[in-house]
Amino acid sequence: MRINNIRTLSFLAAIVAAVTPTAYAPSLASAHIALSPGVVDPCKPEGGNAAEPFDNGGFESPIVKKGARWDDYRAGDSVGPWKVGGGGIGVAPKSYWPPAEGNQSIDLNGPGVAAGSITQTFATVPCHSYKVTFAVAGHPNDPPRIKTGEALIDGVVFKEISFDTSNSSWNRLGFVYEEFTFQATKSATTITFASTVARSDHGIVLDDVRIRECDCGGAVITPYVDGPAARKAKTAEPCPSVN
Ligand SMILES: [Ca+2]
Repeated sequence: MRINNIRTLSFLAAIVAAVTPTAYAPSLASAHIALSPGVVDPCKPEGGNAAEPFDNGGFESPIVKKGARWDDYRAGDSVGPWKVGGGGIGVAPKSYWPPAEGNQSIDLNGPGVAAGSITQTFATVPCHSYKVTFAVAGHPNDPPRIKTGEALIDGVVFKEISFDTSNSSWNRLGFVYEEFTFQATKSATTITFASTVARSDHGIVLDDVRIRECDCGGAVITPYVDGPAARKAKTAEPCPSVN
């Protein structure tokens, strides 16, 4: 058959497109999950990520008002993408005490003279593992001498936090870095840092929260889903290995 005009060429191209099987094009989200032959990936991403990427882990925004010793935030307030809960939190500039990173850090006990919290929901890929690192210290004033708190993923405690302020000073809080990993189960994950110091405005100081996808390879931490330890995390079988 001699092809002698553009309309005929377009018609033939449409037929070829209709009968050619669509090449398998794994999404970016699942492209590097390594599965054994014949194993069906149990963790398909949910349709798109509704949440924004994790942000403002250093609590650099909003900037503490000019001339203020620090800024208080109460339950329901926003600190960038973070939502404040409990007794509120305080954002301290470096003129108040040196942060671990940048120019600002937060105290998880704020204006309510009670345990406060801060929460952010961000985009994740189901079945992928993430490492959370953060800098922790404590308000140098007693009480209590030992400041406590917890880090939660989707409402489940993944890391209990404790910081002894015996050697802390206003010029050097003595930040230390903590970390934990979690395995995402949804396309959006919520992280919370909460004080467990009651009846005080001197709590855990937090800064430099970072969340990065990790090639953890082995077991990852996932929450209990039943039983009396429902708020505790455990080490569980991993998802398929990540290359
Ligand atoms: Ca900071």
